[in-house]
Amino acid sequence: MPTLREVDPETSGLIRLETERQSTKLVMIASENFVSEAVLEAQGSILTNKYAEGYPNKRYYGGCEFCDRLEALAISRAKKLFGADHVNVQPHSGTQANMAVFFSVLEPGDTILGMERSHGGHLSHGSPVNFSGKLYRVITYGVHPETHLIDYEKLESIALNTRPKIIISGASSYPRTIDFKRMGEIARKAGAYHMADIAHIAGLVAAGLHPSPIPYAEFVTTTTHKTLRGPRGGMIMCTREFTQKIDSCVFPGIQGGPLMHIIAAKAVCFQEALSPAFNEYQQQIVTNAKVLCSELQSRGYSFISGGTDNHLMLMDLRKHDVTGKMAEEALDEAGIAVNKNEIPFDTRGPQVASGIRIGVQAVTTMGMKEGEMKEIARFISDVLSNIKNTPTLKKVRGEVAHLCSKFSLYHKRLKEYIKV
Ligand code: DSN
Repeated sequence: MPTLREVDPETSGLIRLETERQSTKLVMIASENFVSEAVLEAQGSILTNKYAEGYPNKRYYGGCEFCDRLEALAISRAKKLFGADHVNVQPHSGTQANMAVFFSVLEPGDTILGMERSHGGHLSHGSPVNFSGKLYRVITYGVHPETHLIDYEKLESIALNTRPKIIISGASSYPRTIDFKRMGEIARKAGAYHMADIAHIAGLVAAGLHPSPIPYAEFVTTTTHKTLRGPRGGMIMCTREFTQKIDSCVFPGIQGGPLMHIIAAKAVCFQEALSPAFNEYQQQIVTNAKVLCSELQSRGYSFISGGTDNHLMLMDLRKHDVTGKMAEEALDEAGIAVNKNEIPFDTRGPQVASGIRIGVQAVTTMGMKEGEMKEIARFISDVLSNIKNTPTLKKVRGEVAHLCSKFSLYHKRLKEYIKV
C-alpha cells in the first residue's frame, strides 16, 4: 500500500511540520495535551471504516459485533473511572455533549444560567454567538470583583430570582476549585437541573484531585482530550433516570453514526486513567502549575485569583502595558504556545484581551517537573519584559528548543521523516 507521503506529499509535509512544531515548542494551551501512542493507534485504526448508528446491541447496521463490545468496554471503564450511573461516549465534542443535555430537558426559550464567558465560562454555556445563546434565554453569573472567585451568594440570589431551568457549572479559564456541592444545592433550591461541564478538569476529577460533581449534578459533560489526555471528543454522564433521554438526544437527536475509532481511543484513555501512573501524572500537573505560577509571581506577574488549584493559570497583564494579543504573539515567536484570554471585567474584547491563559498538562506529559517550571517561568518573564526585542525572543526560542529536545515525545517520528 502506498504511504501517505507517496499519495499526498502536501498533507504529509504539513503533518511533518506540525510534528516539528509540537516537538520544538512548549505546548502550554490549557486545553491541549499529548495522547499516548496507544490512544493514537486506536484513533488511527480501521474502525474509521465502520458505520454503527445506534447503541450496543441496538444498531441500524450489520457487522457491529466488535463495535458493540468496544463501545460497551468504553462505557464500563468510564463508569468505573467517574462513578457515574450512565455514560454516553458518542458525543463528537464537548459542545455536542452540552447540546444533547440541553435538548434532553429544555425547550427553546427556556432560561439557562451559566458562567459569563469573560469570567471563565465556555461558549456553549450561553454565549450569544453559540446555539446555546440563540435558543435559550441566558442569564449569567460570575466571579467576585476582588477575590476573582465564583460569587456563590450572588449566584444563588440570581438563581432564586430568575428560576432557570438548568444551572451550568464548570469553566474554560477558571483556575480555582469549583464547589460543585454548593452549585448542586443552589440548583435544587431554585428548582433547576444542574449540569457540570468538567471538560478542563476531568483528569483531576478522575484522579480525585478535584471534587467530583457526580453526586451533585443530574448531568456531567466533558471532553476527553484535555487533562484526561484521550482523543478529541466528548462524553455525557447522567443519573439513571435520564438514560433514555440522553441517549436519544445524542442519536438520532443531534448526531448520526458514532466515530468508532474515537470511541476505541476513549476506551484506551479510560484504561490509562484508571492506572496509578495517571494519578501521579495528575498530581504532578497540580504541583507544576503551582510552581510555575509562584515563580512568575516572584518575578512581578499577577494572576487572577492570586494563584491556581488546577492545571491552568490566568495572567493579568494590565499593569505591564501589554495586551493578551501582544503577549501571545511574542511568546509564540519565542516558542511558547499560550492563548490570549479575557480576564474578569476585561475592558478589551476577546480578540485583544488583557490576559493570557497558561496550562501545564502537556509539558507535564512530556515529563517536565518543578525544575523545568522554573526555567519556563524565566523564559516567559524574559519575553514579556522584552516584548519588542527580537534578539531576546530569538535567544529564548533557542533555549525553549533545547529544553524541548530533552523531553520531546516525537524523536522517533522525526527521525523517520528525515530517513525518507
Ligand atoms: N476551546 C477550548 C478551550 O480552549 O478551553 C474549550 O472548548
